[in-house]
Formats: sequence, structure tokens, C-alpha cells
Amino acid sequence: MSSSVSVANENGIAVVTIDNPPVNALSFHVRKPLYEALAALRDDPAASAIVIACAGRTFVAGADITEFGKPLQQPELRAIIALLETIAKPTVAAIHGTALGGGLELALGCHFRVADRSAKLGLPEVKLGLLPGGGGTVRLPRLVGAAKALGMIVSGTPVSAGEAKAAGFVDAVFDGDLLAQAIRFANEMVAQGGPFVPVRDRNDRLAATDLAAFDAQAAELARKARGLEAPLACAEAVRNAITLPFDEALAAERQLFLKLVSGDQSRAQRHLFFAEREAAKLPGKDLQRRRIERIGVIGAGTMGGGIAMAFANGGLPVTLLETSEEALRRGLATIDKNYAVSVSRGSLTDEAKQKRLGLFKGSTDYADLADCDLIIEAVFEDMAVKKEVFGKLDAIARPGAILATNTSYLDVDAIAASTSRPQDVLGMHFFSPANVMKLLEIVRAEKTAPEVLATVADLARRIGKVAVVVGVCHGFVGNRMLSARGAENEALLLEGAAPDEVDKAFTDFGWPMGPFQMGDLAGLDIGWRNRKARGQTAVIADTLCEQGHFGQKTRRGWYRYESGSREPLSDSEVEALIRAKAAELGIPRREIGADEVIERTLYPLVNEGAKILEEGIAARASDIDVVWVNGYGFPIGKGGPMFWAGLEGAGRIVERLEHWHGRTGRAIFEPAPALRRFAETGAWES
Ligand code: T1G
Repeated sequence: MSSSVSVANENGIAVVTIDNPPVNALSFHVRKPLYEALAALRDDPAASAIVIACAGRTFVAGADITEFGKPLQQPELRAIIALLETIAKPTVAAIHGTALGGGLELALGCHFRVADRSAKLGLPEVKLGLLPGGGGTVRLPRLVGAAKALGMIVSGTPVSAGEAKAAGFVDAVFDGDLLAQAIRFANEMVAQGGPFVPVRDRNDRLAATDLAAFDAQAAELARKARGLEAPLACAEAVRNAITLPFDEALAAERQLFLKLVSGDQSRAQRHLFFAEREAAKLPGKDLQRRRIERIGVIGAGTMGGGIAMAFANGGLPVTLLETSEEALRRGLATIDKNYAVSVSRGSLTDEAKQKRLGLFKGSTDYADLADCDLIIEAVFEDMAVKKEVFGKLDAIARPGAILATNTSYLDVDAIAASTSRPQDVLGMHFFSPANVMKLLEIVRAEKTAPEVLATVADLARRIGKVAVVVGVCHGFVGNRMLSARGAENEALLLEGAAPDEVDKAFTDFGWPMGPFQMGDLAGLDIGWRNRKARGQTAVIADTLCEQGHFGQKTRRGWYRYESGSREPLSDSEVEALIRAKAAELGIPRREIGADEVIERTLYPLVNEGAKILEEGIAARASDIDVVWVNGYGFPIGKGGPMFWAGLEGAGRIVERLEHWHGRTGRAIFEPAPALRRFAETGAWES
């Protein structure tokens, strides 16, 4: 027997144990011995039933994603499941941890599934730009019905063992010794006697399907797909389960899978899966982590309150400091309201809300931060204010406490230098709303100690954030590249594009919204304040702000908004303003197509990323992709700006940047050497 699969006989019940750390992925070196073991046990009279279990922290978490794109080695998962369904004796999957993708599909090949109460089960393939390719789109609907299966498969969201039992694809939920209870369950099934019907032959839940309702549900999901192919393929495969005989539906699933797995979108999404995990890895695995048990947050405004919630959501006690009792009360009231909204939406129980609120302690006295292990400030974005705060922290924080700034732009080295402990200082740049957005830029200052970085990277994971370590420069990685992406926005308007034409070029590309809609959402006054602080101007945006048109919050900005609506409506006065400014500046207007919009916004975005790589502000190109997908909504089907540059053709990007550089002379269009090298070699890193 191989080291990845072992077989034991527990008084007549065969127990097949898969052991392939870290997540028991169904790699080839698991599939082959697993197939052989099941084939032998099928006809083994000494085995009256078969239990499939896993060693380690989880049941099979899926096919081995690293094998995709390589020649398939038999036996494939579908052959194992087909073999399972020829076994007449009871087969039981004993599930703990996360039974995901091919792992759940393997379990669906068994007659029965039993699970530890804390287990989660799901088919997340859609998040990799795929669909369940091991029969999940044909078997799951047979147990839970087509509508429930469609929702699970298109969302890719796992469910708890209890939910799975209620839905009909787990037969028993256990506490305590899962294997012992799975063996007992198998014995009970043997005692009950067969025949034991394989899932493929269970059609009762399918027969009741309302196809019209299913199609309406699928159409609504398709509307939200935003150009992604996998959700549509998932819906088609589940529909086939309803309308086609099992084997035809299974064959159709295979064809849909093969098309997706070789496509750019799945390659992009699989790139992001590994990129997120790579970004979180820091040199020096054996670095000592510092103890983090209590968090201090300075500032209870939008950012501070959101950051405080992010830590409380991770179960950490928070001391929230404000300058006055009134400001503190307002901040805590906002936090309470935010949790109340989650409860009303059903995404949080009232009990959990009370538990989280119980983690907060309010104060207006810095001395109350003395017992905190990490203190982060989210005060006004002004260097003098930040330095004053860090001077106070230096005086009261316990030795070894980590001191973090949430600055979006400012020089973290300068902030660190305002303390006697620069080795304990770094940036933690959260994205608003901080309790929702996944991205956390961890800003490594020149003197930040390695174990401080490692401690904060672990802490980020603990609170469910996707962390990327970045270096110090104006705007770090995300905001610096955002400036490059937006540098041409007004020029495009003055030269002839309307705001909604630019935004449509972005949404057609796959962005959730374009830059002008985003500006109206965030508030034009934020950019206005930043520009004034840096002595910069934007002829159109500044005029809108001078008119008090800040976007949605004033119901006028780049667009008009009806009362109570977020729907952007073209504003003839804005278009007249643009024309007037163009005339004032003597800028001739012309038709501007979507391609030009992309070339003058997203190509500079990639180019700035290349410069960031050259300067060492980002450790790897894939880190930049992680920043842009998790912090700014870069379409996942394109893998992030640096991955997309490969899809778009770096040679073309260089050539078009040179064209616009020649035409405008603007630096954002001058191709970075790293981009030229990428165009020549196809690799960002040497
Ligand atoms: N294949 C290969 N490696 C995997 C893997 C997988 N399926 N899942 C995780 N890893 C690696 C990961 O890269 C990391 O490696 C280590 O395991 C720990 O992962 C036919 C086609 C299970 C919830 O999509 O969601 O089945 O960085 O850091 O936070 O229909 O891993 O240590 O070198 O994420 O505790 C479907 C993907 C596959 C599940 C655990 N399954 N994995 O989270 O650890 S496609 C998935 C996860 C499929 C079938 C289809 C998570 C996790 P390293 P980790 P974690």
C-alpha cells in the first residue's frame, strides 16, 4: 500500500485512509492507490462495508490544482467515482475539515456521507474559473434538487455540515470521534441490508424540478457573471442534469470542463489562487512571532471604526481611542449600526453581534492603550498629526508593542523616525470599508523588524484579510498605480469622451464600475482635498467640487442621481462644462473609442506596476495582481494587471505606450525597462 492511501479492517468494515498533506488533494499518487484499494475491496468478502476517511486536518479539499495544464494521469477522479458506484456494499465518506471540489465529488460517489459538525462542504471550482469536473454538477442536484445545487455550484460557497444534512447530501452529523461513529454508521447500514442505491440512480429530487423557475434563476446568475464563462457553464451543466440522461449529462460536463480548464479565465483565476498564498509568505519561516492579544485603534471615524470591526470580527479585543467622548460615542454607535445591518441581512446572528460588541472598550486616554500588543492609528491624513500620535504612542506603548499607521500615502519611514522604536513600526493600509475589503497592504518600512512583518502577516490571515507586503513610496502599490490609471481621465473627457463612455469601456472590460462612477461613489471631495494638499489641479473635477457636486452623497457629481437612487444618469450640465473647458483650453474634440480608453488608462496601470517591480516596492508581479484584484476590483477573469499584460500582449502594450508617449510626451506612457523585458522574455521575474 502507498504512503498516501492505507487500508485497515475494523471488524469487517474496511477503512480507506487518504494521507496527502496539507489538504489531501487528489494528486496522481493518491488516485492510483485509491483506485486499486477500492477495486480490491469491492470483491473482498472480509469487507462488509467501506469507509473513506482522511488523515490530517481535512477531508479531500479537491483535485490537485497544480496538475491542471499537465497531461492527465489515469486513473482520473471520474474513474474512481465510477468504480465506487459499482460497489454493492455500503460505502461511507467520513468528512472533517473542508470537503471541497473533487473531495465532495468523491464523497458523492459513496452511498452515504457522514460529517463532523464543524466540517464544511462545497464545490468552489467556479472560483478557479472551472466547474465541478468530477460529476458534481450531475450528482449534487440528485440529492439536493437543481435549484439548491445551482446556487451552491455557481457561488462556490461551502455550507456547514448541518446545512448539508438539511439540504440532503449529508446523512449524519457527528460530534467527537468521527471515524468510530462512521464505522458504527457503516455497521448499521450493513445491518439494515441493501440494496444501496448509488447517487447516480437517485432521481427523486430532480423529477420535481420547475424548469422555467430554474431557467429564471440561471438567467439572473448569468446577469451577474460580468463576462466570466464558468458561472454560465455551471448553469448549463446543472440544466443538463435535469434534461439529459445521467451519462449524457456527465459527458457534457466533461466537455464543458475541458473547455474552461484550457481557457484564459481559468488560468487567470488559478494564477490568483496561488498568488494570494505566495504573497502571504515571508522570508524566515522560523521567525519568532510576537504575542497579539489586544488591539488598540486610534480614531473611530470611517476607517478607524472599520479597522476596529475587522479585528473584532477576528475575535480580538479592541480598545478604541478618540479625542472626545462625543466622537467616541458616535464611532461606537456606527459600529453598532453596522453590526445591526448584518443581523438584519441574516449574515450575523444577534448573539454574534453582542459577542463582538463586547470586545470593544472605548477611551479618550492614551494611557489605556498601554496594555495593547498592536496599536494602529487611523487619524487625519497629515504627517504632522501622525507624528504627534506616534510620539505619544512611543511614550505609553508597552515594549515590543507593534505600532502601525493606516496611512494611504504618507512616508512610513518618516513616521517610524518619530519614535524611539522604528523596528516596531510599519504600515497597515486597510481599504474602505475596512471591515469588508479583503486587501491589506503591509508597508515594510526601512527599519521594520522581520518578526514584526511576520507577526502582522499572520494577524492579517487571522482576521481574514489578504495581505501583501509592500515597500515605502507615495501610495505604496495600489494607490500609486491608481494615480497612473486615472492620470488621463480628464484628458479623455476634454478630447471628446463622455464620462459614461469611459465608464462603459471599463465595465465592458469586466470592472464592477468605471472611474467616474467610482469617483461619485467614494466622493469627489476626497480627491479634491488630496490635490489641494499636493498643489495639483483637475480642471473639471475641481469645478464640480467648487459647485458642491461631490457625487452620490450630493446627488450630483460626474452624474446625476435621483433621490434614493444610486443609478448614474448623464448630466447635460457636466457635459456642457467639459465642452466649455475644452474650448477654453483650445482642445479639439473627437470620437474616442473604448480601445483608446483602455490604452490610456490600463496600459499606464501596467507600466506603473513594472516600475514598482523595478524599484522593489513589490516583491513579485503576482503580488501586484493580488493587490488589484482584492483592493480595486480588477476582473478576476483577467488575473490582475500584470497577468493580464501577458494575455493582452506586452509587445502591443509597449508599442501603444510609445505611440501615446510620442503624441503627449507624458511620463506615464514611457515604457518601463521591466515592461520591455517582459515583452521580450514573457517573464516578469528573472
Ligand atoms: N490543490 C493543490 N494545492 C492546494 C489545493 C489544491 N486543491 N488546496 C490548497 N492547496 C495548497 C495551497 O496552495 C497551500 O500551499 C496549502 O495547500 C495550504 O492551503 C475535479 C476540478 C482547503 C480551504 O478549490 O480553498 O477539485 O502555499 O494556504 O488557508 O471538480 O486551501 O502551503 O505551498 O489555502 O487552511 C477545488 C482550494 C479544486 C479548494 C485550506 N478545491 N483550497 O485553506 O490553507 S478543483 C478548491 C482551499 C477541483 C474537481 C475540480 C484552501 C483550503 P502552500 P491554504 P488554508
